[in-house]
Amino acid sequence: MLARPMAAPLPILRSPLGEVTPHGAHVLRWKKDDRDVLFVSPRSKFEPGVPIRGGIPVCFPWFGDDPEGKGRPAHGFARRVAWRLVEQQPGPDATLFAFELTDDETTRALWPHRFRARLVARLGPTLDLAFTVTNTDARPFRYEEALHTYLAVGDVRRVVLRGLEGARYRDKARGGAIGHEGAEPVVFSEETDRTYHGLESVCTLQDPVLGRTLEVVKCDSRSTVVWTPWTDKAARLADLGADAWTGFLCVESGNLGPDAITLEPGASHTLALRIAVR
Ligand code: TA6
Repeated sequence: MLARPMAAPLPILRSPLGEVTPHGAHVLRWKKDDRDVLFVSPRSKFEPGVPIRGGIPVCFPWFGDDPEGKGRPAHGFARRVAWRLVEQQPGPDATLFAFELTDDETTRALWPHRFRARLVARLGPTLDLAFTVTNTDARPFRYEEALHTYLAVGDVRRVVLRGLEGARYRDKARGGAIGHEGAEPVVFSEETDRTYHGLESVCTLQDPVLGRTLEVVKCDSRSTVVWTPWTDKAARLADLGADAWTGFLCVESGNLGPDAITLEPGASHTLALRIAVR
C-alpha cells in the first residue's frame, strides 16, 4: 500500500514584517513591534485546494455557503487556488506583494464569468491590502467579497470592539435574526457571527491582555462581519481545535448580500483595508 504522498508544502514569501503565499493570495503573518497581529491556527492545513485557517483569507466570488446550494466551496474558490505573483517590491520600511487570478475552465465551471482579480498587500508600519476585481467578460456580473481577517488577541473574552454602536446586524448564530447593537461597544461571551450591512465605519479592537488596540480601516466596503466560534463551534473545526478560539477575533471587511458588487463589462472595483496598531 503506497503511503499517501505528502502534499507539496505551499510556497511562502517572507519579508522582515511578515509572510504571504500565492495560495489564495493569502497574507499569513504581519508583525508590529515584533508581535504578530494576525492569528493562524496551529492546526491549519497548508495544502493546495485547502483553505488556510487564519491570516486574511480572500473570499470571492461569494461569501459563506454556496448561495445557489450546489455544494460549491464555502466563501468561493479564490482562497483555495494558486494565484500568480506579479510583483514583489522590497523597500526600506515596507514590502509590497501583488498577486493575480484570472478565470480558467475550473473557475468558469464553478462561476461562469470571465474576470481578473488582483490582491496587493503592503507589509509595512501598517498592513495595507487592496482587492480589485475587473469584469473582463462581455456581460455584467454580481459578486460578493470579503477580506476575512483573523486578528490575534490575548483572550477574546476580554476584548472590546468599538465602531459598531447602534448598528443593525444579521445574526448568523441565531438563524439570521436581525439584531441591533446598543450604545455600548461590543464584548463577547458566546459564539458571535454578525454581519453589518451599509456600514463603512472604522472598527477598533481594544486588547487589555496584549496591551494594544488594533484598528481596522476600510474603503469601498459596506459590509463588516464579526465572528468568534466560541467553544462548541471551535471544537467542530478540525483545523482550529478546542482551545485556540480564545486567541482571535475575525473582523472582516467586504461587500456581501445587499452590498454585493455588480460590474459592467470592463469595469473594476477595489476594496481597500488598512490594519494598524495603536
Ligand atoms: O466569519 C463568518 C463565517 O461565515 C462564519 O460563519 C464561519 O463559517 C467562518 O466564516 C469561517 O468559515 P470557514 O469556511 O473558513 O470555516
